[in-house]
Amino acid sequence: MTEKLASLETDSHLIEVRRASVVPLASVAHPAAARGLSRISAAHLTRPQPEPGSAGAVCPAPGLEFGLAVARGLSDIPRRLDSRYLYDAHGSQIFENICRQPEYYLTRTEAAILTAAAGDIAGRTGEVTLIELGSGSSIKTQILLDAYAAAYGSAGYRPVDVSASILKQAEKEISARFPTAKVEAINGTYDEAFPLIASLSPAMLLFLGSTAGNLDSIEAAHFWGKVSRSLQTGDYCLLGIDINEDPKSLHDAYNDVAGHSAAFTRNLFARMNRELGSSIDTGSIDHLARYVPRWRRVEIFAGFNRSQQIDIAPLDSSFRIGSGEIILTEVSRKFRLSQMVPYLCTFGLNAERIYTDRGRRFAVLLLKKISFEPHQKTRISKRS
Ligand code: AVI
Repeated sequence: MTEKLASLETDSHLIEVRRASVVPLASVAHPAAARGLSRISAAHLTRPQPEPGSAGAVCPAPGLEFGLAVARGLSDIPRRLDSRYLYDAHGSQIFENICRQPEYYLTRTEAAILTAAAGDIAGRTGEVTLIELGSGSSIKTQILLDAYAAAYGSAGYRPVDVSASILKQAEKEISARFPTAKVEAINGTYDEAFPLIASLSPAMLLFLGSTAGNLDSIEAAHFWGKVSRSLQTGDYCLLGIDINEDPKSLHDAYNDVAGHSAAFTRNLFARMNRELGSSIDTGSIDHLARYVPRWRRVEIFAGFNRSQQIDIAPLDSSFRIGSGEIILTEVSRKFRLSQMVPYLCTFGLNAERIYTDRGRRFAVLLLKKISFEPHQKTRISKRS
């Protein structure tokens, strides 16, 4: 394994950004909620249209969708909840607080890497439209926009988010800072945005903040397949991933002393109270986050220290959670470059450059879409 990694580093031009300084974060990204920034007017907001006859053509009431997801998760054995629902307006704000905590090294380390590498990245990709899945607040993207504006005079930027208000809200900040940037927000889900991406080539898709770690292996395979199909040969993807292996710092990052991580977990249940008519006592829910080295992932649970009922009013149903029960709310996978680089290659995404920090806790991969045939079906000829 060590040998493999060493040769990978030479072959893939791994650049260690030794002097990556820590940038102050005025605001931070919330990737999973796909928030945007920049010069956006109502006319600039693209709302992808569902295909006729597709599931997207019917839009269920938001409470119903959340309620169904909760009911599905609470019926699972073991019980688990979909981590997407952590990010309502309250949850997004709490996540921003998490990103500012001293223990949560991911955001500032990635920002430092980008600061050191942005010029190099802009030089390699040439002039491209930057499309950001889950742009969050602006800081990390602004680092890239700065570099592209310096290199090419202006930059095209397409943030993707489900929330029109968040996209519009970001308008002021970016338009003040990048008056020449051409910004058009895509108001929709990642899935809705994928079909639009092909028409934006030459492009670079940004997937930062180690949001890839919140996808399980099946979701990840679907996601990378869609990325690969959306990009044209020669397009790029900039991926930020957590490569930390140190159990203590991983434990601390998901158990900050100020309690924002705990508030983030509890908010999922507070959201049920707000949107599903539940009356859960969130004060008696513990935040339990542990790093499991064997699976290279942080697992986050809500621990019920007394028996409670979760009502889901839109479905007219309820679930009893026993005292001492735990419910999985999130998984945050950590990556090994020696596995991730070949994995991405199977989707035609070739690691052109890998930028890391001195402590090797985070990596930013510049991936280039190469021309390739996805797995051919093998024909087995029968012998008579
Ligand atoms: C959004 N995502 C990359 C965060 C992570 O580190 O997995 C979500 C998070 N959950 C708790 N703390 C941070």
